Amino acid sequence: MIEMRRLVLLILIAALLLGGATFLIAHDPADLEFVPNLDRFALTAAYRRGGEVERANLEAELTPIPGADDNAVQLVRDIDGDGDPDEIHFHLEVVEIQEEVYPGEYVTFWVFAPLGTAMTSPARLPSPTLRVEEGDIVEITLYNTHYLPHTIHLHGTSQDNNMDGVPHMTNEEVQPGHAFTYRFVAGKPGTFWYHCHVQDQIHPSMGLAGMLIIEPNRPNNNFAHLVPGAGRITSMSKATREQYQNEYSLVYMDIDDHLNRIPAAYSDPREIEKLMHRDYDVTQAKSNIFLLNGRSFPFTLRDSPILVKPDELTKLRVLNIGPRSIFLHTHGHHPTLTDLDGYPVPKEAQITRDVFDVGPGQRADLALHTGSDGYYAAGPGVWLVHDHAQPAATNKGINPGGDHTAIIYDGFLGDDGLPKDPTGHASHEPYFNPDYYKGKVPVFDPKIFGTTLENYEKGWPTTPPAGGNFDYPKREDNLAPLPRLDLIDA
Ligand SMILES: [Cu+2]
Repeated sequence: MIEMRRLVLLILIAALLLGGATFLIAHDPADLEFVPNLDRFALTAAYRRGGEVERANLEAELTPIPGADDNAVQLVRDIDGDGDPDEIHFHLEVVEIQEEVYPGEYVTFWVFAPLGTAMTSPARLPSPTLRVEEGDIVEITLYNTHYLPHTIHLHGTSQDNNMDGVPHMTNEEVQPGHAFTYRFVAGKPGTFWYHCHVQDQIHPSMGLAGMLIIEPNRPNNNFAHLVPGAGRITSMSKATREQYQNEYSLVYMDIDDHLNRIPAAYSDPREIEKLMHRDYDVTQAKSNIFLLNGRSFPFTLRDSPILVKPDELTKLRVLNIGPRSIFLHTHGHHPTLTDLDGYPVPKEAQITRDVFDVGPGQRADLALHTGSDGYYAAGPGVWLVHDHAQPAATNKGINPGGDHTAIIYDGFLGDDGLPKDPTGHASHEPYFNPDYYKGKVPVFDPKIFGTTLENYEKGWPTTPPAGGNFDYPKREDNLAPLPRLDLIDA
């Protein structure tokens, strides 16, 4: 009789295990049975104990992401009973999106996105910033809802070899329609990142990459675990708040949009696969669009301003996803390098500079001092922040563009969400005109030549230049615009 019971029990366990295996290879996220979220009432004690900031952070942690499935981020357990969750499950899918990166320029990307609902997706570029606490048990389930295989590689963190996400070394590719869960225990705190490692000369550059932050462990350390895209981190962790007043994730990525045009211009996945991985040659590529947090100037000013007050310390977490080094220059300010690739720089080696070079894949954490001490900071105003490599100052060769943003002091932001110029001279209006980036608007006011806009191009001599015609790198103007998703009637 006892043997019989044992047999029944074994059959039951086997059935449960098989059920679990189905979970891993399920196609449709809607079919999945989610484990319940951490009982939210367990956190009310922390809410009652906390001050205004703690309460705001707890709300940020518990607020669902607009457009995402309620279970896209699961706070599973508070293992050590210290008032914050220590087991976090992220549920990400792969979404093809089209972004207007600067006025008139629509570019196709692939991104990891929080699991959407049946009708909506919070997908955007870059892939979301993921935040966990030191010691957390972290699971990231990748639902491959895309037409090509992908993986997730956790860059810079410590995980088991079979969780490294490299298809030809340790992991199978996650095939279209399948899912895989990457598990790791968050090790030392720092700024890391994650990206697809399938065809890694192509896929991260298509947008399959985002920042991963491991926060130092503190009791009641509540914060938003997933920040869509990147930019201002409003729910700062306890340890960051001990030292800093503001925090930003700055994700730099430059692209050659000839690559991004392929999935937008063709419709058969076989053709797209062949053109992107066999015809397109990354060794011949040259970047022509320069992105900060998924946008180029002037949208960067609107979407990724660095907002400060005098005599503050702001933490800038810089990640470079692109194929070449960036040379980040902060006008009027000399930040200090505190961490490289997620590891602290020893105090005596923490250099203070005005141009920081950050290579492909690297992270640099900077401490930005504000104020008027004339050493770290030259006073309030609107101070340009940009990659000092000249091409990065443009949108396909037209300046101003690229990853330009600004340190904007309190009182210098206009009602339109753009920085004010105290002299009243500057206006960003011309740069919100798509014609400007098509090269159809004169750089300077034709008045300086004693002419008008109408007569600007009339009456030039048509004789060849002295010494005869010559060649130089020219703007590409023979490409027709791609079909715009926002204009297609679904
Ligand atoms: Cu991929």
